[in-house]
Amino acid sequence: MSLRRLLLLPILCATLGAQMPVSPDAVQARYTKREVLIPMRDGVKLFTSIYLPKDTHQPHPILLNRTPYGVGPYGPEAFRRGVGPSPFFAKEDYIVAYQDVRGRFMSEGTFVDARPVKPAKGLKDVDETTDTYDTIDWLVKHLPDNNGKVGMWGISYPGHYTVQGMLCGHPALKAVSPQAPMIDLWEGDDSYHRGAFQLAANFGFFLFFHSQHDQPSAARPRITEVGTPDGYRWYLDAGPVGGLETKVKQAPEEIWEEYIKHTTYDAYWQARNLRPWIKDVKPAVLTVGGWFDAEDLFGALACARTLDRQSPDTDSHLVMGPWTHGQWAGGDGSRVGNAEFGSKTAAWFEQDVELPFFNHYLKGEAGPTLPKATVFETGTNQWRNFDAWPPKQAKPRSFYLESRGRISFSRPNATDGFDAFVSDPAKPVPYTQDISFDYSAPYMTEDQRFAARRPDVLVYETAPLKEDLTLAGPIHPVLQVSTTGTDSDWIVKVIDVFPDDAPDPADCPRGWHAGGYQMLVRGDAIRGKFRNSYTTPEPFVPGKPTQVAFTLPDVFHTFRKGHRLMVQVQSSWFPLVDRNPQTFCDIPHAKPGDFHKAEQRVYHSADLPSRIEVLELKDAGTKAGPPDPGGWMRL
Ligand code: PG9
Repeated sequence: MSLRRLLLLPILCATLGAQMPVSPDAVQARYTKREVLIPMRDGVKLFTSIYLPKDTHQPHPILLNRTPYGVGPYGPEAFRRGVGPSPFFAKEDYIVAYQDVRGRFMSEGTFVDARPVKPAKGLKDVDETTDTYDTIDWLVKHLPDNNGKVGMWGISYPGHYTVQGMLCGHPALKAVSPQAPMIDLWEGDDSYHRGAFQLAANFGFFLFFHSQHDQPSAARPRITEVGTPDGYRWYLDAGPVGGLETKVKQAPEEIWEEYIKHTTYDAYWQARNLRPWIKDVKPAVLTVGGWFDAEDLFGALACARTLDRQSPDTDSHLVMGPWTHGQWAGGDGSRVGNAEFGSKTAAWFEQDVELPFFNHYLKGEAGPTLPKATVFETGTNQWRNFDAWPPKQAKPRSFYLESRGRISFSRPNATDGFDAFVSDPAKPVPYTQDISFDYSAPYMTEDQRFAARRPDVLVYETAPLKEDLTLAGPIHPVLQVSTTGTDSDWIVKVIDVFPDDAPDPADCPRGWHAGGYQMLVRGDAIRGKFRNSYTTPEPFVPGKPTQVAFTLPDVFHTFRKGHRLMVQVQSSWFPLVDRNPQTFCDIPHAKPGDFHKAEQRVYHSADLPSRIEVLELKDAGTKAGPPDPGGWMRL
C-alpha cells in the first residue's frame, strides 16, 4: 500500500465512528505493547511489535502482518493508531503482531525483493515461508493467553508475504487473507505487464524503498527534486529508462537496477512467481482484490485461480470490490474518480466479510455464509455471490472490430480492411489527463474522451445497446496487426460509453459532464515482441500482418441498455508504460537514435479479423448476493 494511503487510514477510522479506538491513546488503553527480536532457524532475529489485549479473562487468537514498510511507531511507549486489518477489529481483542521482514528496518539479515521460495530446504535454509513458520511457532509458544490459533493478513507487499505465509505449513495457522498480493511481478503485477514496464509506478516507488538495518527508516523522501509535478513531461525529457537514476539526487533502490536489467521473463522473474508453490494450502483463505487496482489486480485474481486449480481442498473465497489498490482499507469505497458505486463498499466488506471470516476460524464464532466469490458488479452497482469465478453461467462471446469504427457481434466479411495510425515515441499517448508524477490511481476509470480525440488512438464502438450486456471474467483481445517497426506495444482499452443525457452526479467536477462519459472499464498492454513467448522476444517483420493476442484482467461490469461498448487501440500509454522505441532492442538502454515513428495497422477483414473475446453473463438468477448494504453504508 502506498505511503499516501497509509496516511489516509486514520481519517477513515475516524469517520467510521468514535466508538472504535482509532487513536494511540485508545489503543494504549486496551493493549499493552511488546517489542521482541524473534530468532529464526538460521539465527537471524526479526523485529516484531506485538499488541497484547489487557483482557486476560480468556485466551486470544493471534493475527500476524509481515511487511517491508516498517512496523512503527517504534518504542515500547509509542502506539499505533489502530491494530488489526480494520477499525472493526478494535474491540475484538486479538493479539496483533507486526513484523519487519528480514533485512528491513529493525530486523536483522539481508532483504531480497520478493524473496523466491527455496525449493529444497535444509535445516538452516531460510525463505519467507520458514521465517513465517518460525515466527508463528515463537508467538504461540511465548505469548501469554493465546488460544493457539493464528491468522495472517496483508495488502500488496504484505499480501505477498501472506501468500508465502500460507505455504509455511505451521499447524497453528488457520486463516489467511492475502489482499492485492503480488503473485507474478513480470506477467501482470507491479513491475511489468507482459513485458510492458510500469514506469511511473516503479520509479517513484523505488526512490523511497530504502533498505534499513539498525534504525527506523528516515522519513521516506518523495521525489521532490525533479522540479515538476508533470510526470509526462519529466519522463519524456528524461529519455530511456536506463538513465533515469542519473536524473535524480537520491540513488534508487538496487532493486531498480534489477528491474531494468531483467526485461524478459527470465529466471529472476520466474523464481518470484508464486503460482507453482500454491498447493495443498491448509489455512482457510480470503483473497481480496480491487477491480480498479492498478498495481496487483493480476495478483488477487491469479491467487484465487491458482488455489482453485492447484489446491481444490482449500476453503478458499474471493472478494472483488470496486476498489483501487488497498482502497478497501483506506477509503469508503463509494467511488473511483468519476465512477460512482452507490454505497460504502469498503466498510461493508470490512464489517460483514473480513471480520466474520477471521472470527469464525480463529474464535470459533458462527461463520459468515461466504460463497466462493463475492464480487461487486459495476454498472449496476450491486454485490453478487457466485459458486465459482468466473461464473459457470458465463458464456464465451466475441466482438469484432469493423470499418468506420464499428463493433459488430459477427465476424467481418470484408475482403480487406484495416485502420492505420502513426505511433510517434516523441509524442506518446498519455495514460491520464492528470498532472501527476506518481501514477494517478483513478486512471483506471478515467474518462477516455481525451484519448479518443487523438489520431494515434483507434476507436471502435457498438450502437447503443438494446439490452444490458454483462461481462464477467477475463477479456482476451486477438488482434491482427502490422507495424513498420520491428517492435511495438499494443494497448487495448474496453470502455463504457454513457448516453449523452446521462445525469451529472450531485458533486460533479467542474468542466466535466456524465453525458458521453467514456468510462475506462479495463485497459492493459503487451510489449509486442513477447506476443509468442515471454522468455524469447521476437521482432516483428515490418509490414507483415501478425497476430497479437493477450489477456486483460477480469471485469464484472454491466454495460446498461442505451450505453455503448467501446474499444480503443493504441501503441503507447505514457508514462504509465515506458516508451517503446519501436525498434527491436534492449529498451532500457535504447539510444535516442533507436526511437522511430511507425505506421501501425489493425486489420478487420474476413481473412484478418480482429476480435475481443469475453465471457458474457446473462441475467440467469445470478443476482443473489449479500444483503443490500443499505442503512449507514448508503451514501
Ligand atoms: N504494489 C506495491 C509494490 C510492490 C512491489 C514492487 C513495487 C510496488 C506495494 O504497494 O507494495
